[in-house]
Amino acid sequence: MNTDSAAVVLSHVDGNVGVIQINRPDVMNALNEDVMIGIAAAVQAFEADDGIGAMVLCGHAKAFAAGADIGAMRDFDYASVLAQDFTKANWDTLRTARKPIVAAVSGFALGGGCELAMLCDLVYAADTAKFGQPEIKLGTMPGAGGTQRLSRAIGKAKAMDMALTGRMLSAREAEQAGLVARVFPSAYLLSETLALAQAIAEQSRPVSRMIKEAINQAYESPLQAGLLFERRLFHATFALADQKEGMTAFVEKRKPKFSHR
Ligand code: CO8
Repeated sequence: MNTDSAAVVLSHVDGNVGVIQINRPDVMNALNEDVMIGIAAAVQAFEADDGIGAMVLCGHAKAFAAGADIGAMRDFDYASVLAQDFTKANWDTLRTARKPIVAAVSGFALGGGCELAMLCDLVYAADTAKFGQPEIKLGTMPGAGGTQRLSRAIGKAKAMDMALTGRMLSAREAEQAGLVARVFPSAYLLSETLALAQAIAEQSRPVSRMIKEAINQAYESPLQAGLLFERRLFHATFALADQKEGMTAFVEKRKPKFSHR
């Protein structure tokens, strides 16, 4: 947990939710290595904490993150980005996290910021949010999943439109296109996202883990293989105490008390 207001990434616990905030408001939360290391460290800490059932990743009112830190990136050279496999380390920590992560996007989510939001399991947005992949305007291209995840989220035509022109999508357009799950007035974004994450955290954790794995599998495998994967996980839920509790609670007309086992 890091609550030192000077840190580039802040984190704290709210109920059963781990909250991670990107904290470089003076530069629109531009992402540099320290930010990515900070986010990955917070995710790892919350992954290891049995009291946490879900995470929220947020920024500030004006920016979730306006992309990679352009000044820091300007002098990178091919040999060094290739050697360090730039955008793999730390980003992969989010990709492989097993607890659900919800992005709360207010203001700009551009370039690496949009890619970071898409790396989360779902995106809630303020009505002020703007999503874009403007790398082409800088003489580069999306490099942390933008061409791949954006195409899958909103389809080829819109992904091409965004990545080839740098055009931004408003929160409403992003919601209609399927990039964003829900849009809220700015003042309610964080409370609504925390409420959602808390609701997820209260469900059976082994089951939410299985659902996350099964939905992600839809992007990795042909339909029949994905359906088999889903069916086997579904079968496995019948080995859980939480399945007995969930169904018994329904029959007894009460709220379930999951033991996460
Ligand atoms: N990097 C560094 N500084 C930034 C960035 C950025 N991405 N975005 C904004 N800033 C800084 C500005 O330079 C400015 O600093 P200063 O006050 O010292 O002049 C401050 O933030 C405020 O910004 P603006 O004055 O520009 O604010 P506006 O409201 O006029 O505009 C915008 C806001 C539209 C967000 C504008 O700042 C902008 O276009 N920013 C750049 C957006 C962009 O091109 N993003 C893509 C970057 S490339 C990328 O993300 C590749 C991803 C690869 C993986 C990432 C690995 C970490």
